[in-house]
Amino acid sequence: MDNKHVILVGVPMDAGKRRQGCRMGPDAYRVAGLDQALANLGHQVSDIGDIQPDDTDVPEDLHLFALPQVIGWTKALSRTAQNTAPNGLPIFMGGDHALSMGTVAGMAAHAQQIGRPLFVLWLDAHSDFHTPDSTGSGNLHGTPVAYFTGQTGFDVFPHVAAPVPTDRVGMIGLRSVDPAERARLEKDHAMLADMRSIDEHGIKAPLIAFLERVRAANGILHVSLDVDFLDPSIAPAVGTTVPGGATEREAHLVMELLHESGLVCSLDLVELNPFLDERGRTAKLMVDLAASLLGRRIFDRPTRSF
Ligand code: B3U
Ligand code: MN
Ligand code: MN
Repeated sequence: MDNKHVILVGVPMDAGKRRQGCRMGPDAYRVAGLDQALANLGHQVSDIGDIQPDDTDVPEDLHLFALPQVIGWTKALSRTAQNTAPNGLPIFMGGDHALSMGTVAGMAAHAQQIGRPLFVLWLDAHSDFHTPDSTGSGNLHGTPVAYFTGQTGFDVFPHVAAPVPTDRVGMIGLRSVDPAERARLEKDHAMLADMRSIDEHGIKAPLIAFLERVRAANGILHVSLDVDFLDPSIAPAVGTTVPGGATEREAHLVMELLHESGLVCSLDLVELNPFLDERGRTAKLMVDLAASLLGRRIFDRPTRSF
């Protein structure tokens, strides 16, 4: 088995939306035993602690919630991704999904440095493909994919050195996409597997097809796992639940196929709001999914007691 150096990065970020609580995510993952679960698989695990946003002098915006803070986080996270990726596999323990502006921008710069294309797998009920101009809510956790694919409208944000072309983004689990996002997504050819198509054809086929593309391009793959990819009945600890999400079995299968691909270079765990959890069940499920992604075999799944 290939043992990795896994680098846990705490991102206590709550700036991407109005509802607060995701800042407690990193500690919830620690309490749920993420480090030990990965160490038990033979990996070397380092936890570099919680990072903080950079200071910025960008003014507050009337429509975009906590804009200066999101920009400060984006700078700090892009730098952290670039600094950690050469030394191992970073897992960004969020924090809300606006953190992916920084993590993906940083991983894309890293990929450019090693001369391989970065692909992104977005496991989410939402496409998070709004721009600052199209977002109705003003919540920037709905915009990271537009940012790191280099859409217009992000002038006050840090420049993205190596934008990820939209056709290198795969989205699985979609079931809540606003009209402005849909129009842009269809034009730009992201690989989209919504829950309707998963119900009809299963979750394996679109994932394998996407992984084949990554492999054929000699790419590396960043995975961004939003808690609301999962059905709210098994993962209640998220502020934006959308019924009809992935089952526990579908989610584990995705993680096991990702492990077998050997292509994953980095992982975001986002939108866990421990304030909304039931006896830690969502945090524990996310830990178990991360363990499957890092090689835990089916017979080794733990009995879960609450
Ligand atoms: N598309 C909506 C809702 C949303 C996006 N991401 C989450 N919610 N978690 C928006 O506000 O942009
Ligand atoms: Mn999201
Ligand atoms: Mn979501």
